[in-house]
Amino acid sequence: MVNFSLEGKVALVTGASYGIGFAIASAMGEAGARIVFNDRNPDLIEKGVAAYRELGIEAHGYICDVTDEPAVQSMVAQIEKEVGVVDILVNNAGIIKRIPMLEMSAEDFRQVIDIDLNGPFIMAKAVIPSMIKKGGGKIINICSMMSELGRETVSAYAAAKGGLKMLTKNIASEYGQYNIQCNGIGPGYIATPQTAPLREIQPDGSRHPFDRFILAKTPANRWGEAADLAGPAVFLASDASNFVNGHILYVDGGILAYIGKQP
Ligand code: NAP
Ligand code: GCO
Repeated sequence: MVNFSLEGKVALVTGASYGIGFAIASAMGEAGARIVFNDRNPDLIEKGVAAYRELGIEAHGYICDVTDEPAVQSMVAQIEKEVGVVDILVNNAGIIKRIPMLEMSAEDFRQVIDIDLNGPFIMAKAVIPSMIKKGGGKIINICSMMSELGRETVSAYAAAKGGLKMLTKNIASEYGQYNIQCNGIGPGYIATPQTAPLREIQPDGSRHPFDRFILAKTPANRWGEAADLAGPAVFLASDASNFVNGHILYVDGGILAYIGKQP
């Protein structure tokens, strides 16, 4: 029988107090995993633990910035002591800065690359040694449409997410021999705080132009919900995907397949 269960596994989802990370971690908890998450902000850890508890999930929250390698190393050591070896890592934490490239400072560019690309590298480096000792593991990197496409104002984010796609393939290549599968999930346009500015109702009560644009580009004719990512994430975290490696699974309602509805 195909095994989608995560019973007995420890899943660490970064930046999972809310949004996509919370939805993915909740689904992994429902599939039997013990849930661990981190965030930079202590208040969010508290709110996150309470939100998981409301779903019947006793999650373990840790305050940690994914770009701080010593802090990440010490958090993973603490998790291994307090919860267990990390079997599943979801690199979800990420930011976006929507600034036209010529107006973007090098500092802003570096900050996006640091969190969205260096962070997943630092996190993967911290968990892989114990995965090897344990005989295997799963790493899921949350990529993006911008791992494949560009658009105005998201140069740093697209560079980071394009890099994250290749980091995914490289981890798969370098550590597949240790029964570690590293794959990506490429969400389409999902209704979360990160995309709220793109969906704001206009002063005249009409939809945001970008909102209308995305609906015309999406065969499903809707924005995705964080919950749409839960099943693909559980699949990639489970034994059902043990021969899937280096793959980016786009969960986008068909955007990447579609030229877009004629205006
Ligand atoms: P979100 O609502 O902005 O949540 C991002 C989470 O990451 C927050 O909990 C945030 O916590 C945390 N975070 C940010 N920087 C961090 C750091 N340095 N260390 C630890 N935690 C940090 O974003 P989302 O929409 O859920 O997106 C989650 C992931 O999916 C991101 O990687 C994003 O790029 C990707 N994605 C989103 C969409 C979409 O349409 N929403 C589509 C494709 C891909 P703080 O509150 O402390 O910042
Ligand atoms: C944007 C959006 C996108 C989504 C997502 C699409 O400004 O274009 O924020 O980047 O967040 O990454 O997959």
